[in-house]
Amino acid sequence: MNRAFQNVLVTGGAGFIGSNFIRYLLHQADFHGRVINYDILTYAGNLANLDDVVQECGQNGRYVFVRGDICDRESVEEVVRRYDIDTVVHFAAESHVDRSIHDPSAFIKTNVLGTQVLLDVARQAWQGRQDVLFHHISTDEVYGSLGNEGAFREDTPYDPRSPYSASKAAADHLVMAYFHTYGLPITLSNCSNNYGPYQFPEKLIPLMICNMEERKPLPVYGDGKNIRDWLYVEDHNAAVWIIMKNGKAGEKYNIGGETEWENIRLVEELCKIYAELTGTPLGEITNLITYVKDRPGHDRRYAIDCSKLKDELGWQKAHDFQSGLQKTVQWYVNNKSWIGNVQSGEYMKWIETNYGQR
Ligand code: NAD
Ligand code: TDX
Repeated sequence: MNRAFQNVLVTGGAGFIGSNFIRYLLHQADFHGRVINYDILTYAGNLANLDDVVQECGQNGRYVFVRGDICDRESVEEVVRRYDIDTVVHFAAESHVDRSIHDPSAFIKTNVLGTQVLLDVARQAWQGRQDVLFHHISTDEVYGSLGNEGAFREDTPYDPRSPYSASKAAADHLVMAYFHTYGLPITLSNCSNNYGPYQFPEKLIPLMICNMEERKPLPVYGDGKNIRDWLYVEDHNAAVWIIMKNGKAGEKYNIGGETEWENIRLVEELCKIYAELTGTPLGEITNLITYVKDRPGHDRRYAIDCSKLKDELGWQKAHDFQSGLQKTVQWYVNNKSWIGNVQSGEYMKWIETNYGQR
């Protein structure tokens, strides 16, 4: 059965990955539909992330923005009915682990209850149709923490350890439950750490670049030897589009960069790239590196086995880490007004209290 992809509801489309996804999808020659971006615009959602899309497509042509909360059932029903939605790509979430440690409640509400509302509205609107799709965006963090060896596979048992990953795991289970119980056509992807333009400067890579710009300390948690697997955001989004087109309903797919780096090595690499790009003496930047107290329950290592996605659906990443990092540093250096615009609010005060001055 061919999927329709005429009216695609992207939740969380004003955030980091969602805005890059909308840009990516509208540029695909094999996508002819319309994108409805449904986002409540939390601190992490910024419509400036889509200025170029609006310029290219206009508002209310192939691209439409609707401000709304995924937890608000009436509002979700209205948007699904009004725009005759046949596809949901569900990015909307509270996404930052440190915030979930500070206050888990918003994570349970948005990530768990919000996902259930979307699933339920889709199920009722679609009434057993099979040319529709609910694609759920999830994370490798649901699988827990690895030792020195091994990688997460799709059949690795879930073992979430932060309020964030617990809320994402609960959402994943609900998505699977709607497939098994109601036959809702779903696909699900679990991706490793993304990086690239428009990422809110609370996550490791953009935070480090922004602090370099301001010559503020570069806070490294614990011993700096925690390992993450990194993927350029466009490679993630290319994988999502391939899964939407060719993934089997009811299946989950891991997405990863096969690029494992210790945090401290990554920070040192960012210092090098930044110093070279801006013509700053390297020592002036590396001197900013500051070890701070560790994140509670800090997962030690993530690694992804994405052979299912590569072997079954033919996905390959297009960006190597070095060129991706260079592009990313350059983007932040070139977009200081975007940084100033998004970098305000209470959260920064909280993080300074908990992790020291940045
Ligand atoms: P983000 O925090 O940058 O953006 C989240 C977006 O969701 C924001 O635009 C926000 O306004 C919106 N949103 C939040 N609550 C909402 C609500 N109740 N109703 C409507 N919109 C709401 O997040 P991101 O980094 O782009 O992550 C997107 C998705 O990808 C999340 O589901 C996240 O769990 C997942 N993911 C992220 C990464 C990563 O490295 N960033 C890796 C794997 C998976
Ligand atoms: O200031 C910092 N110093 C530091 O050492 C920050 C913000 C992070 N870190 C460490 C913690 C992690 O080991 O860097 C690593 C990466 O941290 P984050 O950027 O906060 O990402 P992480 O916790 O790994 O989670 C991310 O990847 C998976 C996203 O935030 C999630 O949304 C996604 O699901």
